Amino acid sequence: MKHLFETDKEIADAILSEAERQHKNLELIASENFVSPAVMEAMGSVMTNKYAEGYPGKRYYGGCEFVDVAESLAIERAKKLFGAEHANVQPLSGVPANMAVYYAFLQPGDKFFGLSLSHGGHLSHGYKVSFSGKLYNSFQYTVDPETETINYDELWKIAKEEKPKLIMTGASAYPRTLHWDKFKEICDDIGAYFIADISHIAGLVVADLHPNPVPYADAVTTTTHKTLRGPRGAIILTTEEHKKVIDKAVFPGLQGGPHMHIIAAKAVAFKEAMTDEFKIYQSQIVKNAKALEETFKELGWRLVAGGTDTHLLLIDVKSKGITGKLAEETLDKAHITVNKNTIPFDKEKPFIASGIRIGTPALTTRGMKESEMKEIAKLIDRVLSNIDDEKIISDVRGKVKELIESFPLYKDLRELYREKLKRQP
Ligand code: DSN
Repeated sequence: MKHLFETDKEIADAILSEAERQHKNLELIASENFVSPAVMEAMGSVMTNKYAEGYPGKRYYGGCEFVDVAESLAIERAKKLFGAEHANVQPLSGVPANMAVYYAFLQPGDKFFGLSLSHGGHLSHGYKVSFSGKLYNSFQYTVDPETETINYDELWKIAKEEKPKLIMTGASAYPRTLHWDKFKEICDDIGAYFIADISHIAGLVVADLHPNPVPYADAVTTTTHKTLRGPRGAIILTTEEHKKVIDKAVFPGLQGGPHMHIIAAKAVAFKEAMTDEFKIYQSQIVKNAKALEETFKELGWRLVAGGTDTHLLLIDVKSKGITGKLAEETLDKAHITVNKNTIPFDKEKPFIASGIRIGTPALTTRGMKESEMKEIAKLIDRVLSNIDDEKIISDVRGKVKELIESFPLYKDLRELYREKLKRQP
């Protein structure tokens, strides 16, 4: 941070404060994680300086021999991790990856299916204010009102009637296993492209804790920064058959120069994901989510879809009379970070929401296990059951402080943060 302090103290200070915030809060946002120092070093490297439009061996710029090494390693490792025939590692993030897939397989106005946002889907799966709901004729399927999970027979029936050209599957807030074989059967029957967005569960897929859609799907998209614990970005996995059309959609279709420092960091994260340690980490993520599920149920909270098979759960806070927004804001005061989330058939708008989404990837990276999860569920319950009681909120904040001290994060940056506090008048 020496040079950063000399050049831009305001940004340096903001980074140190963010490191301190990440340390002192219980990070339960299901899509967040803490990358390794090795991933961070690759992100902060000289590869940021290089233009490399094109693909390894076929660039529109000279001097690409070393970025080619990084991108080729990222491609080969991604293929091996997921068992894919081809990987494009250039998408800047999840929405651009999904955009590239639509661009490859659809024409504007074509009909496609995506899971509704309030039922666990994503903005880029056809939500009306997203490009995906404006450029294309998007049809939003929902979960079953009873089970709050996907009813594959019902989906098949609707797909036969509506005849979409593509079905986007996968979710951002769906706590149960997704059955790719059933989606594949539906897509084959109606002649639709089958796309899976595994952004949330990619790490679980690598560790065989969730079925892998790669053998079934025409293309699979995933961000690299959630359970996969890599840099902020995305990749597209596809078949030899679709390789050309996907690569052309990413570049030159939608993107220019790839972010080579991020691609290098993706390669590092993929190497880390090949280790036994990573598989143990993923299995702890799931055990931790189960421990939260059990404790919340014991404490009388209603969980969407009855619980979880994955890294996340959705709590219906409206069932106890509070909104997701209020729950998120009050937990934040106790240094517990979650996000408000709509739940199936929600009557509230996404900005208010009736639920909160809770995920275990980040705290599992810090080394927390089932016993800490049980304690955290009880702390969350105390805050939400005493939403106006500042004394209880302050008491819980104290308990969070005690808990996190055994699981330190970014020690060096935090020491700098303390020096900064001393320097302040
Ligand atoms: N915003 C991400 C999430 O929180 O799930 C999805 O893009």
